[in-house]
Amino acid sequence: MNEIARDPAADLGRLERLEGIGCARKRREDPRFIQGRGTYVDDIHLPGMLFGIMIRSPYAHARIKSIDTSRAKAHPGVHAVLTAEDLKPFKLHWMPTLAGDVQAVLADGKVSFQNQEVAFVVAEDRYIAADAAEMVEVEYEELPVVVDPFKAMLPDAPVIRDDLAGKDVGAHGARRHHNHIFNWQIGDRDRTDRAFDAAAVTVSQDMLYPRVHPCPLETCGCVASYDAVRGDLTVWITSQAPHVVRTVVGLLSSIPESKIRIISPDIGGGFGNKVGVYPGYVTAIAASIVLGRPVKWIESRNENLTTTAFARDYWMTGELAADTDGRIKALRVKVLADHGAFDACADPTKWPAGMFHVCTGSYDIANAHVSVDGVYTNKFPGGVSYRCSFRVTEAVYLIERMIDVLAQKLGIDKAEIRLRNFIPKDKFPYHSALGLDYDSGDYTPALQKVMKAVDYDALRAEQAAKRADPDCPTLMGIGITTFTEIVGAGPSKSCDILGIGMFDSCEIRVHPDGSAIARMGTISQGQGHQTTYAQIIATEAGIPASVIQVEEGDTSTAPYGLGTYGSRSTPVAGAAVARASHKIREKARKIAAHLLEVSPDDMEFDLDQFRVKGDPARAKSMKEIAWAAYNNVPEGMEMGLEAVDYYDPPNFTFPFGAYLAVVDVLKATGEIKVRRFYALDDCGTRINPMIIEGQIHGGLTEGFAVAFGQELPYDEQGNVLGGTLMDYFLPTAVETPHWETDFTVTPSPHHPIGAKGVAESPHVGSIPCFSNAVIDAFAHLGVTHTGMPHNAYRTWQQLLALNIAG
Ligand code: MCN
Ligand code: CUM
Repeated sequence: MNEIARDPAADLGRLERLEGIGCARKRREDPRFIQGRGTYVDDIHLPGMLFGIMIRSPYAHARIKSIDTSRAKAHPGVHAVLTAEDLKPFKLHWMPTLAGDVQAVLADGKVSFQNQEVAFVVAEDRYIAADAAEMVEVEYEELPVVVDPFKAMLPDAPVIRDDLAGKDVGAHGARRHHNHIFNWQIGDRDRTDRAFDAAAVTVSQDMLYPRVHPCPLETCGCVASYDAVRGDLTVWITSQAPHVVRTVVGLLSSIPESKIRIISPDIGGGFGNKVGVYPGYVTAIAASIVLGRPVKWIESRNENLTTTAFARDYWMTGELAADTDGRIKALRVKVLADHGAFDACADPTKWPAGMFHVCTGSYDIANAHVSVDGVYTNKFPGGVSYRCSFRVTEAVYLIERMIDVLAQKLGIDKAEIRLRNFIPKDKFPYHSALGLDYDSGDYTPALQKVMKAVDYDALRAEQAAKRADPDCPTLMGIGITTFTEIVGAGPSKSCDILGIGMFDSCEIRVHPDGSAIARMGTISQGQGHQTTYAQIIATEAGIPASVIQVEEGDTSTAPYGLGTYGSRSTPVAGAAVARASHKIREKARKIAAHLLEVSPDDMEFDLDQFRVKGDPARAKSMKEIAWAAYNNVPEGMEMGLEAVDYYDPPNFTFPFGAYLAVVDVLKATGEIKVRRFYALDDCGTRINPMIIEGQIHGGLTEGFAVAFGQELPYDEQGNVLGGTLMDYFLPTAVETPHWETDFTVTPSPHHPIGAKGVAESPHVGSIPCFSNAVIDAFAHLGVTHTGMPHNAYRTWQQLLALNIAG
């Protein structure tokens, strides 16, 4: 072969100019954000725009005897006061939820949680609306309240959902009590029971993953604008899934989807809080249609924290069966899931407990059985949010805590027991006892790398010395988690939302000058998609990222997609981006061959050009090819250079990680200091290491907040406590520990570029790691579990109970 000598420096220059996969490219969106030039929903101001405010119930459970809106309606500047009665003619007083349940848009005869939506006041501005809201007189008759899911299932518990009276079958099968939503089981119960009967050792542990809230900086809201003359509805909305909102609005309103435009502009954090459809959106749209004026609705912080998609509230019992050497034989799990007054979980339709069945974790466990019961209580609806990967947070918490409980019982080191039970590398693709097919993983080197980096043996030696010293002022704890995530919902055969398969999409248009615009069905809420999608196109299609415009979130321009949550953007839309790039590349190959008068098979792709095999000096750059696409294409070929791809993944992707935390508990105060946190993540091919690190820092910080402070408790009357930032803990740089990050790379075998999602891993993996560390500090005193949040007060109580405070 006649190889022409190449200039490696010139190649490197071309590679750097592309800023492709692997490049720590700076975030393209930041110059706008840090200069205050973002466009959030509340930045939208339309001529003639009105403002809506929700009137909410002070009671957690009450019958509505009457609503008198006359004074409010007469107040100057008020345009409408809507109640359920006003929405009934349009059949908009109830709406379907993503979980197959229904939810009252405005209370229809009764309220079932504190702050439930009762009426909607529309006025010239927010202040007039707030004044008028005070004038609406609602007469309530209080009903008995139940906020404890166990009590909700007692025979004489108050009936929360009158509308379901007599319905003993719900969206997910039989209901066995008036407050029961579903029972969902997976795995082989008999085999698992037999494995437990035969096991040398068994352990059991109850644990609550408390109700928390993602608390994004921007609350939820929308601006609805109905043009009565054109019959068009445009809605600017804080939504992680704008196309899904379009379909739901179309179904509810009977307006054809072609006349509905949903725009998610900049979103100030979503974290799963902005997946669902909320009553405020529906009332704003209804008011705009009725009044013929644009209507804005923006939540307050308290409304956001007490009415929109909370997370967790999972009451779990785990059991492990094992040999005396710690080899696990079986896992059995029972869960009571508190869904609040309506089941509005955002899970794929088939799985009412999301991906909870990834709870066998990174371990080769032959037998497993899971049973989850969903229950109604007098609390606000939700359950699936907060970097959760559809309940993987709860699943990983359960298994990682259970492994520690087992290790403690057997006196085996907590790293060692994990190494003994890992799914071996040669078993991938691995079929789990609960029916999932793990695509790839390599767990042992990941944990070993972490142990080496922190000098694990030295840490354990230090801990042993401190335990032996009764005068030591601290208790030292070491926490480990070796988690497996499941992200990339999903194969349409198993995942859908409202019947629409969970594929995703990308459309790329290359302009004559070689620059390009790309649009996806996903929407960034801070994840940096503008930056990273362009990097995929750069590598896969040879177009420099700097000339690629990435656009998301406008249903009138983007191809249909299911949105951004469940860390699915990279595994699903990212694959569509790669495949659309390949389509561009293949057309470019033919054009280049035509220009150079050779066969397309004789062309090879080289960074940003096609060159002739064996004669690399003869080449056409992508820029030249783009120009030719608009004036000189082979005979029979269409002009232009663009591609669309709809990607239905064959499987999920299974990112994983090994985390280690070191904490010191101060015996004098119960305070806990996180001395070290080392996070190793494996998300397959890494597109942008800097963005990955940012995602991990963010997720770890949230994990720290959940483990040590966040909680949304209720009192017996159903008052939600912690619904303001006075009470709800949001860590700042002051409290947040220092994070150390690391990685290994185990590509996904089925993803076109081998990438797995990463955004939720740090949250999923860190919370059990913190708990394991805190509980490890007390392990030598016989403690097997303490509940979150591990705040100073609780820890102090524990020190007192153990007689070691001071
Ligand atoms: N990435 C990468 N290489 C990989 C995987 C991801 O470079 N192998 C990059 C991606 O290109 C993308 C970012 O990391 O820019 C996150 O990608 P991915 O893991 O695919 O997750 P999504 O983009 O689908 O984000 C969703 C996820 C979820 S579900 C929650 S909840 C959450 C999270 O993102 N909400 C966030 N991170 C958030 N970060 C911010 N700033 N704001 C939120 O609301
Ligand atoms: Cu479950 S929180 Mo994210 O999937 O938007």
